[in-house]
Amino acid sequence: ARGQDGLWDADSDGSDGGDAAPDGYSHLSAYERKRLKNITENAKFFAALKLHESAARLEQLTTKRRSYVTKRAKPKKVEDEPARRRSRRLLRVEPLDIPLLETFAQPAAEEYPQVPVGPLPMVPEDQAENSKWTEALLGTWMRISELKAECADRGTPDIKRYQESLSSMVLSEENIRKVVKARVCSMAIHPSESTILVAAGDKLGHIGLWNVSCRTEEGHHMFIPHSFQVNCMHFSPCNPAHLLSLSNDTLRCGDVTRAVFDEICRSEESFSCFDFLEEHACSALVSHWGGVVAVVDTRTPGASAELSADIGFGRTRTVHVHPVNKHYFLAAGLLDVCVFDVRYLKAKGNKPLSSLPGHTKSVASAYFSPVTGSRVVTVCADDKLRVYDTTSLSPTAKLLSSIRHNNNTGRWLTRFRAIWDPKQEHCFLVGSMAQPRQIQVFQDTGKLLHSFCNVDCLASVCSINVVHPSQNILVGGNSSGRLHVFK
Ligand SMILES: *[C@@H]1O[C@H](CO)[C@@H](O)[C@H](O)[C@H]1NC(C)=O
Ligand SMILES: *[C@@H]1O[C@H](CO)[C@@H](O)[C@H](O)[C@H]1NC(C)=O
Ligand SMILES: *[C@@H]1O[C@H](CO)[C@@H](O)[C@H](O)[C@H]1NC(C)=O
Ligand SMILES: *[C@@H]1O[C@H](CO)[C@@H](O)[C@H](O)[C@H]1NC(C)=O
Ligand SMILES: CC(=O)N[C@H]1CO[C@H](CO)[C@@H](O)[C@@H]1O
Repeated sequence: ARGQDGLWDADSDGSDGGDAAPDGYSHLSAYERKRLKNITENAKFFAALKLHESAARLEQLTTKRRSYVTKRAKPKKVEDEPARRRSRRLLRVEPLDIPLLETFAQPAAEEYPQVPVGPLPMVPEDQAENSKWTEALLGTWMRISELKAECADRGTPDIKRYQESLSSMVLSEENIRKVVKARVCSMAIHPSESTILVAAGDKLGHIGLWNVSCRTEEGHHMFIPHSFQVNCMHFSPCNPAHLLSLSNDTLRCGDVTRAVFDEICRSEESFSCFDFLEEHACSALVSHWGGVVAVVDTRTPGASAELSADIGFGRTRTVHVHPVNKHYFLAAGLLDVCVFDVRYLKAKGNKPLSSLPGHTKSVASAYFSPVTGSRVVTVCADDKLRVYDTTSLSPTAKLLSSIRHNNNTGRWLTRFRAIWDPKQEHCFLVGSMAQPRQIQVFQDTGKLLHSFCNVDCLASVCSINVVHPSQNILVGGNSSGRLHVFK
């Protein structure tokens, strides 16, 4: 149970037991899995023929292929299916923050889809009814990815003006949408300045895409490219037509121009997080829950890592590459937060360049500040947000500020991650347990700059947040798959 031994999340991701609202999703029968496998074989065949290559084929693809993961129509015999997970926990434990209706409306069925190995067609779950709209959504994604985003004036430290811009951002009813079925575990926002496109990954391996600029129901669609919770997602910084997503077993690249979710890397040991190593995003650093980090080349086929390194961590939860010196990366685990140099990684006996000490319980996230990397913010289960000075990367980084922050998200909510505003070198955002529900913005000095709230529209905790790289747009995701856009 929670917090008894100090390592309150010793068993898994800590937030992992929570299955807030598996509304409507049920597992696949043996027949459907077989069908799914067949469809994937077909997809591989098409991929081999390079039929996906041109954008013009998109229409053909999205209209001809039926949804490849179907809902189960009626219960069938389940002998050959994996054992049920967590249903007992669901029965025993009351959620803290979740309306009963949302949580218990559906029986605790098998939660995880069985997604096949290899490339998958980019066909949404509800495709049969909505193919025209899917096509429009994917078309929008493709179109906005062709425009090069201008390099914005980043990191302007004019806090007053920044604070004013935060105050001008509001949440309204039409900018709230349920985009995935279960708890949001990761999010990414497309860099386009004309259209707001958000991707959200949930507990069940689903990825929802939402064109926020589109007012109707057709603006969002859900895909099922993973069998486990989507821990981490990024649009590729050099080609936003690629959406990379990582779950326990795979790192995939959703390529909208080919309408395929490719598989970049697969592992028996569970993946926890990834980041891009270079400007051109060809190689990525992937971390495992078991502690190991690995370097993956996204171009080589073959689903294995190029290098696997033991960094001496019992658990690695997040990795983050330095924004300027791309060979430095930050890893955060149980109590350890350290900076390593990827150039000197070896299989065993790796020593950190710099340690960020002081964490007394498990660390949920650690990220470099976006422009210079001279700050790191961490979230820890000891109820503190900490900011470190990493300007010189000395063996022991200096603690600059430590902020009390209730982290008691429990098992029903995703743990908080404090993220820097990509437009502000010195400010970061984090979800909060405070009432009224809010998303907070802090300066690295520890000063609370702003709280995003809306008593009418925001009634739940947003654990996962994402900020647009150049616009004043913030998206917060809650534990039933709803996204809230402040703009
Ligand atoms: C993902 O991996 C972690 C660590 O191995 C494990 O604790 C967790 O249960 C896994 N999640 C699922 C859904 O299997
Ligand atoms: C899968 O493909 C095989 C051969 O093409 C076919 O016989 C079988 O009926 C298919 N199974 C399903 C469930 O579609
Ligand atoms: C998520 O947000 C929506 C809309 O704000 C709300 O209706 C729902 O109850 C929230 N879910 C949870 C689990 O709090
Ligand atoms: C997405 O929004 C833009 C508005 O910027 C609109 O032009 C486009 O048609 C929308 N796409 C879909 C699929 O709704
Ligand atoms: C200091 C403190 O109370 N920290 C809490 C942070 O959240 C975890 C998990 O929800 C609790 O177990 C800790 O007690």
